[in-house]
Amino acid sequence: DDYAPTPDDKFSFGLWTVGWQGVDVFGPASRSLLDPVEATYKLAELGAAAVTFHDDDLLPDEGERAATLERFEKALADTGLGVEMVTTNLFSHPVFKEGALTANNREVRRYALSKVLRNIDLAASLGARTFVLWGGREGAEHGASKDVQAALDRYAESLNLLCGYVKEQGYDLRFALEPKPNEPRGDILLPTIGHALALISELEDPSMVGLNPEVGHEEMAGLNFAHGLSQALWHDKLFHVDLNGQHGPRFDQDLRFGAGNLRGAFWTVDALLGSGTSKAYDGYVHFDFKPPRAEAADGVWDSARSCMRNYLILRERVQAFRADPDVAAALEAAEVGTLSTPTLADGESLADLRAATYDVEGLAERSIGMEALDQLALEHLLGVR
Ligand code: ASC
Ligand code: MN
Ligand code: MN
Ligand code: MN
Repeated sequence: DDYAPTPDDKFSFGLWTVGWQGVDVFGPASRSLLDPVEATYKLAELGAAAVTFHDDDLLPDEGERAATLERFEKALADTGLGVEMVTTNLFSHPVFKEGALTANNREVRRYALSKVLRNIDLAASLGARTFVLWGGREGAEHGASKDVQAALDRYAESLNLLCGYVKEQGYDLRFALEPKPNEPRGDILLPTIGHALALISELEDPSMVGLNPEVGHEEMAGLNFAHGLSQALWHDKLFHVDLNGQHGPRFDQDLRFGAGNLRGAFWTVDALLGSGTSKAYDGYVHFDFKPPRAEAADGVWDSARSCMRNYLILRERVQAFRADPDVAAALEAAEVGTLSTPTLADGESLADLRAATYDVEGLAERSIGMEALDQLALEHLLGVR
């Protein structure tokens, strides 16, 4: 099969994805518990290169921590899989009901930080290079209940402390913030890529903190995910990515990659590959999806397999689009490459620019040819070119 994943594709999965038992707001689990170590073997068999986890996914039970870690490390050794990223569950336990790193209650904030620190040690010991922070409970439902500026102070304080700890320990680890606009909180802090980038620029060492954007989270906010990825790449802040699928602004669907907004998925892969001429992403292609609650075990593995297969199909379609001479001509006609030329030429002054004459009417009437360009993209996506 041409779309068989290989370790070079650097696909990785959260253990919580295939491990999701289908618990939702309206009902209990629809699937039985999946042993995370068994899931690791199965993901290797399907072609993944790495796995990721929250502390609680792998090690929910303190009494079994050492034994589970031993079994997990054996699975990694047996399969050659790596642990590329680790993240902390700061959202499930009711202790985090009003927030974790930005809870109003100071004891909760201190406990949350201690939980992250312990998990950083684990991440480093397993060789992970990225540490994700998703602040699902950092937010509010009520206007006066959260002093947002104080909460941002505490977010920055936590990140500064965590970066200091990683440096002090000499760990080779960077942080990646994962934005989400809402769910489970009514409004979550750092709701989009742009908000998170702005906070990072205020930290003591911004070089240690980047982003882990998720397709569905930006699309819940009605945003263009590929544009968000491109801006993160422009800032050198695309440290990691969570791929999945979403049908526009509604609850977080976490569909398999390729489901939902398919055209968005095409441009997502294009942006990751550098959109022809720009900075590309070279990290792990990480899937954070939820096999729908209606599926049984077979559907869980079908959906995991399809995430990788859809990525490989889309990558082939994107590469064909970018290699097509008709596309090169359409890009030229649309002056896409011209945007890379500085607006003011070397040696020119603003006075020169003001003194020049402009054919305003002629420019207003020029052809821009973007429908033709987009049709070529659509035909590549549909597989007819
Ligand atoms: C994460 C992450 C999410 C959430 C969600 C938990 O670490 O990236 O989007 O947790 O998957 O259900
Ligand atoms: Mn999601
Ligand atoms: Mn995610
Ligand atoms: Mn998620």
